[in-house]
Amino acid sequence: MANKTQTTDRIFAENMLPGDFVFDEKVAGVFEDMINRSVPGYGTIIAMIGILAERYYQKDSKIYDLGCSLGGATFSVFEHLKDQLEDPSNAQDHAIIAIDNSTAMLERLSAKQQEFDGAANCIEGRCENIQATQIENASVVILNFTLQFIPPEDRAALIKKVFQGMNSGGILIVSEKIVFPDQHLNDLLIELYHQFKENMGYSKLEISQKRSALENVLIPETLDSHRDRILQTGFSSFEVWFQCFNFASMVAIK
Ligand code: GEK
Repeated sequence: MANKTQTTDRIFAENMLPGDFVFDEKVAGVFEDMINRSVPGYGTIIAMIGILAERYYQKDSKIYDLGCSLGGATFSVFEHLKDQLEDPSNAQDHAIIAIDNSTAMLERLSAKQQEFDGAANCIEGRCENIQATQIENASVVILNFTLQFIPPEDRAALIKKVFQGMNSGGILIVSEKIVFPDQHLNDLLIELYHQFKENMGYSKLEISQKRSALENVLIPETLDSHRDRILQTGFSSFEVWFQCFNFASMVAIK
């Protein structure tokens, strides 16, 4: 059984051989610290996802957290909707479906769920590839910093599948690292982001080694690409509701 204690992220602190970033046991064990110190506004985004879910959740429908990691968004939604979701009259036994293909992440999500002593049974953790997941009767779908890890050529098919599994009036929340078409501003926002990471206690070596490790794994796109793909899929509305440097969170309504 994995040690479920969360520790400080020192993964890229020492000189290391180049290699692609993977969501393994080592990363899962420091993930909370890593994401809070690496994504500006992460705490705000997580808190607001709870508020958005509360507003858009439709009775007896499902909520999907795709690429849930430790369940940051899942538990935020749960806190806002637990009275409705745990109510015996709810037609869905598992109204929140939290999916990740990293066993190490899912084990920790289950451990946290068990801390609720049976009061969080509405959450179903699933270890699977979100590209293979079936989406149905969904009023809230969350892709919180996950789409960026899906091969770019597969992203339109994933968004289409999500759209087809959603109910009319439902909300899709997509948070992503983004790039900007203006090279000067792109460089500036990346520099400011690296300054943010230094302020959060990461060294220049950690920042550059993590950047190299993510290069082939996390492929960011422009906001226009996200908007075009989402609207072309058929969503009726799209807007960016949060942005800090090169990180943004978007909403789309079906
Ligand atoms: C949060 N949403 O804290 N299928 C399933 N999971 C995947 C796939 C895939 N094909 N590809 C990547 N993942 C979370 C944070 S982290 C973001 C999301 C980050 C999973 C991967 O295992 C990891 O747990 C997650 O997507 C991305 O709100 O680390 O920047």
